[in-house]
Amino acid sequence: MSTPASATLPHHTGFNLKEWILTTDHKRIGILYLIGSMAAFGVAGIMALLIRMEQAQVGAQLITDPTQYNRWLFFHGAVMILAFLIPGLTGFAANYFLPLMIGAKDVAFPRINAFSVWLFYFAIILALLSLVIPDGPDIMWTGYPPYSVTTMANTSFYVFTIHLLGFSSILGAINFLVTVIYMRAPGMGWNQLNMFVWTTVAAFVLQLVFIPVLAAAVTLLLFDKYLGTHFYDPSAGGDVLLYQNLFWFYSHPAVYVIFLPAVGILFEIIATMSKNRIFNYKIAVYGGIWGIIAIGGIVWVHHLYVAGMPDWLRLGMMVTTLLISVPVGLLVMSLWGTLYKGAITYNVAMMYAAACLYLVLVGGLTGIPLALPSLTLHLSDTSFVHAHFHFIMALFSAFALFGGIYYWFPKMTGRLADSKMAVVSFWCNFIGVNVTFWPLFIIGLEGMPRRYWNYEMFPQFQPYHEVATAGAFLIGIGMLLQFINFIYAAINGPIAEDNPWKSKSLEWTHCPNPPGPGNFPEDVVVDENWTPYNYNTD
Ligand code: HEM
Ligand SMILES: [Cu+2]
Repeated sequence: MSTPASATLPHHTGFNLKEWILTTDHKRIGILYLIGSMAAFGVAGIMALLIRMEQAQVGAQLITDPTQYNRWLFFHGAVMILAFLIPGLTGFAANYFLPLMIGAKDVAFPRINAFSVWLFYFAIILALLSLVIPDGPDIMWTGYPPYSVTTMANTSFYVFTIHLLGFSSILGAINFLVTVIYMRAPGMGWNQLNMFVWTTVAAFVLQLVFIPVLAAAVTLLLFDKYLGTHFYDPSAGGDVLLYQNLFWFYSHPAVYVIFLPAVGILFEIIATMSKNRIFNYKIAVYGGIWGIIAIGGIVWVHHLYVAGMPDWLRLGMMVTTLLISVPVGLLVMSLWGTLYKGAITYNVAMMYAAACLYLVLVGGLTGIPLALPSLTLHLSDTSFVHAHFHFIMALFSAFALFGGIYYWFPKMTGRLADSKMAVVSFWCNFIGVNVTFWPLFIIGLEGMPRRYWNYEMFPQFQPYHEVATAGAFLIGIGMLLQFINFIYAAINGPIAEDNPWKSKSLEWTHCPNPPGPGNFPEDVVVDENWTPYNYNTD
C-alpha cells in the first residue's frame, strides 16, 4: 500500500475516452457524476448571477422581456436541486465512496450504474437545451399549474428531464441499497457503518419511495397541457391543489435527500479531523437519520400554508414540522459532540465543515417562524423564505459537498487540493453567502416578495439588493478560484501520503490512492471491535 497507486496500476495511466464512456467502475462513474454535476452548478450559478444583476436595481437591468427572468429562475432552481445537489451527493459521493467504505469491490449492478449516469447526462443535455429553444420553460422549479399549463412556454422539456433524472435515481437507489445490504465486508455489522453510508442509505430509501409521486405529478401536468386532460383544472372538475400536494409530497423529502448525505460528509470530515468517535452514534443513526425518514413524509403541507385547507390540517402540519427539528437537532448535536475535546486539525475540508455548522444553525432557526402558520402568513413568498432555504439546504449542502471534495481529493487523485488559493476561495464563498443572504432575510421581514424581477413598489429595498448582488459576485469569484484550484491540484498538486488525515475508515486504510479496479488489493474482513471511528481506543 505504500507505493503510489498510479505507478502500479495501468488502469490509471493516460486518458482513454473510450474506457471512460464504457466504464462500469463505480469510481469512474462517480467522477462522471462529479463532472456533470459541477457543469450543472456552473451554468445554474451563472443564472444566479444574472438574476441578482437584474434585481440589483429597481427597473429592468438586463432583460427586455420578463419571461427571460422567469426562465433564468426556472433553470437556476431546477438545475441546482435536481442536477447539482442530488447527483453531486448521491451520484458522485455515494458512488465513489460508499462501496469503499463498506469494503466492496464495486456496486451490486455495475452496468445499471453506468446506465444511470448516462441517463443523468441525457437529462443535463435536455435541461441545457431548454435554455436555447425559443420557448424555454418559465415555470419555476415548482411548476405550479395553472400557469405551467396555460403558459405558451414549453413545459415538456422539464417533465422529460424529471423523468430521466427520476429513472436514473431510482435505479441508483436500488443499486446502492442492494450493495449495502449484501456486499458489506465479512464481519461488518449495521452499527459499524460509516455515518456517510447510513445517511446515503436513508436518502436512497426516500428517493425510492417518493420519486414516483413526483413523476406522476409532472406527467399529469404534461397530459393537462398537451393532451387536454383536466387533472389540475377546477373549471372542469380537476383540482389545482392536487399538484401542489403531489409536488411537495416528493419535494419536501427531497430536501432530506440532499440534507442527509451532506450531514454524512460532515460526520466523516469532523470525526477524522478531530480524531473522535461519533458522539451518540446510535442516537444519531436511529433517532436522527431514521427519525427524519419516519416524519419526513408527513410535513409537506407546510409548503401550502397559504393555500386553502382546513385549520386542523394546518395545525397538524405545524406540529409535524416542528417535530422534525428533533431528529435534525439530534444530528447537529452529534456533530458538535464529535468535536468535543478533539485534537482538531484545521484544513480546508474542516473549514467547510465548520461553516456548515453555522449555516445549519441560521437555516434551522429561521425555519421555526416559517413552521408557524401565524407567522408564515406574513413571510410566505418573501425573500425571507428564499434566504432560509439557501442557508439550510442550498449552501449548507453545497459547502458540505465541497468540503467532501477537499477531504477525499487525495483519495481520488493522489494529490492534495489544500492551498492558499483554496483558503482564499473558501473565505470568498463564506463571506459571500452572508453578504448575499442576510440582506434578503431583512427585506423579507419587511415584505420583499420572492421571485420578482422588478420592485418599483419597494424602492427602499434597492440598497439591500445591491449588497446582495455584490455578495453573489463574491461567491462567483470564490467558486471560480475553487474550480481553478481543483483542476490545477489534480494535475500539479503536491503528492499526498496514503492516508493524509490518518483516518480509520476503510476507504483510507485499505486501498491505495486512487484505488484500482476491484478497489482493494486484498479482500477486506473486519472484526466486531472494528469501527471506522476507532480513534480514542489506543
Ligand atoms: C433540515 C433541512 C431543511 C431543508 C433542506 C429545508 C428546505 C426548504 C425549502 C427548499 C423551502 C422552500 C420551498 C419553496 O420553494 O417555497 C423551505 C421552506 C420552508 N421551510 Fe424549510 N428546510 C429545512 C428545515 C426546516 C425546518 C427545521 C423548519 C421548521 C422547523 C422548516 C420549515 C419550513 C417551512 C414551513 C417552509 C415553507 C415556508 C413558506 O413557504 O412560507 N424548514 N424549506
Ligand atoms: Cu418542506
